[in-house]
Amino acid sequence: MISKKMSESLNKHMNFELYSAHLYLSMSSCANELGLKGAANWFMVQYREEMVHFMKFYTYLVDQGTNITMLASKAVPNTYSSLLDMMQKTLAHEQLITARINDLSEQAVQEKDHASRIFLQWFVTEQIEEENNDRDLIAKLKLVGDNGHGILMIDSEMGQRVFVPPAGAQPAV
Ligand code: OFO
Repeated sequence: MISKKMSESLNKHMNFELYSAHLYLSMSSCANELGLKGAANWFMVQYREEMVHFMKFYTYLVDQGTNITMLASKAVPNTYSSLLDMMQKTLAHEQLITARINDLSEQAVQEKDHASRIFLQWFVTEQIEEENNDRDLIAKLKLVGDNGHGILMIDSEMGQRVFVPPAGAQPAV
């Protein structure tokens, strides 16, 4: 049993995870338009991960007896100047998600809601990896600058990313 306040906060964040999925799906198409097929793959994998995150919140809320609310999703940006621009905006977005997960965890602690605190722990760890991946790519992109060959090498590396569903994940796509 979770409080109404906690379920509302988690429900709101669940919708934010869906926004993240839409954001990365849009970035995938933008990368494709720039001729960066590897980056398009990387963002498509990111989209699928976000759908898993969304479904994790959905399933947790349903298991807690919550009647979930799907909020209207706002339009996502679809114009970027470069792959570096995309990655910098990705990192900024993930830092926002990290702050939101931290706020939710703090709320769970304040409410002595141990089920939600434990549920959120997975996301606390996940955000470290998300931000780290983004920082790595930003560093490499800054190193190569405008060098087309360097960008294509990074694009090729991004093309190697494979979607690996976390253990016990609900199919989301
Ligand atoms: Fe769901 O971690 Fe990114 O947004």
